[in-house]
Amino acid sequence: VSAAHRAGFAAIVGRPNVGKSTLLNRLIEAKVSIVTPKPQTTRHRILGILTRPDFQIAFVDTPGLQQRHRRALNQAMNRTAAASLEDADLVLFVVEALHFTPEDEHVLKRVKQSKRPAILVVNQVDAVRAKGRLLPFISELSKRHDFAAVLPLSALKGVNVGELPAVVAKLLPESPPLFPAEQQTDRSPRFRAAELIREKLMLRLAEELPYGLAVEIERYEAPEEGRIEIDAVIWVERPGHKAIVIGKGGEQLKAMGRAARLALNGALGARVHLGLWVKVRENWADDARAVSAFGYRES
Ligand SMILES: Nc1nc2c(ncn2[C@@H]2O[C@H](COP(=O)(O)OP(=O)(O)OP(=O)(O)O)[C@@H](O)[C@H]2O)c(=O)[nH]1
Ligand SMILES: [Mg+2]
Repeated sequence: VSAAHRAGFAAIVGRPNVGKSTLLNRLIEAKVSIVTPKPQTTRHRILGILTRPDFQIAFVDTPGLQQRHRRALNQAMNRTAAASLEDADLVLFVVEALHFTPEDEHVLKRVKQSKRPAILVVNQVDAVRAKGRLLPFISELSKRHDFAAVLPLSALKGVNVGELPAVVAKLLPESPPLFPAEQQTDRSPRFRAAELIREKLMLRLAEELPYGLAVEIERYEAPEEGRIEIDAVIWVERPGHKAIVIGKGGEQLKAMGRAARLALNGALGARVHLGLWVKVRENWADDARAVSAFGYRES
């Protein structure tokens, strides 16, 4: 007799920058969530769907939960993460090996409050030089909560990630698949385009600029097979930021546009023509209405 089919939602939660999005992409072997070395990269709830004969897991990438969140944008991001946690069947609590901070503590509290089964994922084990410190770190953390499982892994290198789906599946309810087998994400190509553009901007811009960027797709058309035309507006918070994004003689914008176009060609499987415009909306990240208008709202 074969086991019952299982399906459900597994929320990937943790403080900013621990590698949640890297893990999601690795789990489903596709880039559905953007990744940068900077914290607060992910601003939305993003599904990555893994379909196997016996189970289907909808992994839910979430914004890093923050303790301090003065700005409207950060509040919306925190609400999105918290709502994803509450809505999930189980939680993957991701931490960075050997770096458990008060921010992690805060996330663990939320995980406990959710009353969901939780798997402790100790990521970035590839970066640990003193391997002898890993086991004590893991056993110390394991005492902090009744985790359903504990898994050290490297999302970046793909080490041990293959073990995770089966561990997750066992904890999911019996259910038929929730999505068509070929579906990888709940996000549209248009959304992914905006995100890839934001990723290339974040990678090249410094200081506070990455945190005050929003990308809005104004036009997305496929006039012929193999060709996509995209016009996007890059929103910044101050006139000074606009000047930096454009750069001397437009060089900075040109370089970022080139990087974005190459990424889009690959992601969308077409020749992409990309038009970028930079506009200012003063301190939009403090303005709940603007934050919502840019698509950053609860869940
Ligand atoms: N060495 C190493 N680096 C990793 C690993 N996983 C992720 N990273 C790096 O950590 C940085 C942050 O990765 P993200 O996946 O964007 O982290 P996140 O938790 O989604 O971050 P937010 O969306 O900002 O909350 C990137 O530079 C990744 O390449 C890992 O297993 N090992
Ligand atoms: Mg992320």
